[in-house]
Amino acid sequence: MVQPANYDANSIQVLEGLEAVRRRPGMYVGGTDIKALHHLIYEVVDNSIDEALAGACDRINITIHDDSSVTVEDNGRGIPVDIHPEKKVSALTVVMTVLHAGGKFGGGGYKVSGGLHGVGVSAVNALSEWCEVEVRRAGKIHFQRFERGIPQSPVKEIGKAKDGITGTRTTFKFDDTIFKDEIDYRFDTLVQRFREMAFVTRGVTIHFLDERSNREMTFYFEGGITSFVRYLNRNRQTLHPVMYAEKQVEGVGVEAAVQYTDAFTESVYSFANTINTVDGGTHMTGLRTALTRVVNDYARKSGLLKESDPNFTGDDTREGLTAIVSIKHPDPQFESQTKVKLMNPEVQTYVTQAVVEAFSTFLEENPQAARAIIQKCLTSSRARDAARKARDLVIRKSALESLTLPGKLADCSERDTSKTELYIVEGDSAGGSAKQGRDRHFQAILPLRGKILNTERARLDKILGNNEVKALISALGTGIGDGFDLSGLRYNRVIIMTDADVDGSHIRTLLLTFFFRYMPKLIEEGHLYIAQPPLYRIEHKKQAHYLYSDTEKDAYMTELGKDGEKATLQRYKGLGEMNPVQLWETTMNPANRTLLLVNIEDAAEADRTFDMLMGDAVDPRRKFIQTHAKRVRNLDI
Ligand code: 0RA
Repeated sequence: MVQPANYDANSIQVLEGLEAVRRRPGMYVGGTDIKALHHLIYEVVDNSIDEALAGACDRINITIHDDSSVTVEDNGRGIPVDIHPEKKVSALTVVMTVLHAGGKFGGGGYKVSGGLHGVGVSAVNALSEWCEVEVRRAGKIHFQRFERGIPQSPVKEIGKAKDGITGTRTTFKFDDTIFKDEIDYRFDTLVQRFREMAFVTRGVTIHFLDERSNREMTFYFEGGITSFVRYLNRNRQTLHPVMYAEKQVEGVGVEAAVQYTDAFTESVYSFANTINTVDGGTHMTGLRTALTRVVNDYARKSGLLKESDPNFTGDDTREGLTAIVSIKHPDPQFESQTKVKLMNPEVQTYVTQAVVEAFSTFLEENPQAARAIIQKCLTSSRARDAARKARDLVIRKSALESLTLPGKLADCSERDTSKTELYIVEGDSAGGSAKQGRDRHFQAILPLRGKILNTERARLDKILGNNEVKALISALGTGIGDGFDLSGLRYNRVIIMTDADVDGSHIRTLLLTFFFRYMPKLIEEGHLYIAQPPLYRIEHKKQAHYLYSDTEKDAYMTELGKDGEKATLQRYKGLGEMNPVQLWETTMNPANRTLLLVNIEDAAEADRTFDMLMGDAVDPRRKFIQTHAKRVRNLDI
């Protein structure tokens, strides 16, 4: 390792800090998987977003280069470069090498973000093979290079900045001795995040260029989160114009945008300091409380809800709701480093207050909108009532039916349930291969027809009445919903085996959603898996090789080199193309196969996806399934 020139007490401290990050990346960026890798970029971009929130920056450019190094460039004030009074080195060096240094010094400007990702760019620097920072400030261009976090020289002046031009440009290359297994940035995931950031940081332009594939996107939303709601509803029938609320309460900025549609689904997203709090939190609760309260008040006052009617529940006022709540807090508290849930208790009241005020006024001023919203709530309240009755009936019936095993189940002979496996297989032909190929001693097969998908698009409740799903419930032996009892589980491993194509991933999403909503314990206790069939078969010199990803296939073809011309390559479009022996060898034999264990967060993600998949718009659906299908490959083993 290269040692910095002045190897004094401070430097030792710095080195220890950086070493700690390198030794335990999980503590700082949540691991070394692709999610953590993306986190590196977010961490750097967050700093530029901070400048935008401070009103000092309106443009952020992000570029992924061919070698997977990343440049993030902004036109903010530039990281200060003057000598830090305590540490006696440039402030830039401190920001880049001291954990949590961030913006807590220098201009002293109040830093809105940082609460969550908050580890600072120094963590990114520590996890980078190299990192270069160029700062334009006070008429000069300053530069410093780091390798694995260690400065290669003091900050140098490398030129003059044009008049009045300021900003920061950071380029880093993640260290592939830390982020292993050839992982790389994913365009679609990053695009989604940058779009969100642009929505919740009104007026900032985010330009994203991926030089690896020459794709680029620019985001700028004059309307902020109002534009966000319009975007989410672009393929839906809306009931009224977007309602927007904005208020500063006790130094906390609150913004919300709300629009009801005629759909059954709810799309509500919450942000705290531009970070998407996927687990919600107090801002989300504040929003929901406000909406339910205002709708009930208005419905009572206007007589649309009769005296004999009960109040609308939160569920009733949520159906067809699209909303964003975004708060900016000087000291956000999150549940943990990685779990994204806002905990500040005071925020709930602030949000409720802001939304109650704006939404009541909105309904008063737009009686047509008010009527449409309340009609919608009445409809969902009635539908929910009917669905509840139907579901109770199904649950009671399936409890009885679970005494008899479904006819299509090919059960195993083993009675010790700690050793048994159930394969849920898509389609009858693949089901046939699986039945022949399995080890019938401990492996059971339940073929499902793809049909379960189309019978009912909007309400998952109704798929409970579907024969395929009833068969599944009976085969598992646990019952569902409140009546779920894990001790009845007849198989230790429940394995979803679908084709590696769009329909397959559609069915997988549906099944994951089903398990998530009705049998979450099955997932939490680690009983649910996804099988991984190969994508390719390559025959070379009479030997068959199975490859499970494009990367594996490419690597193998490279290995064969010129000999590759003599090999025959087959791409499997579905499980049905494999004969029983091949299916056993590649996907079912415990000695060779890879199973992906489903964790509850993956299932929650599928659940969020589900509504979109079941919607009426075909285009976004296709697009989503395709990205999602790839993502599933990254579930933890
Ligand atoms: C500390 C203080 C000031 C700005 C910044 C940090 C700053 C950091 C980053 C990171 C990426 N882009 C950035 N832009 C600015 C305020 C300095 C002042 O008051 O002039």
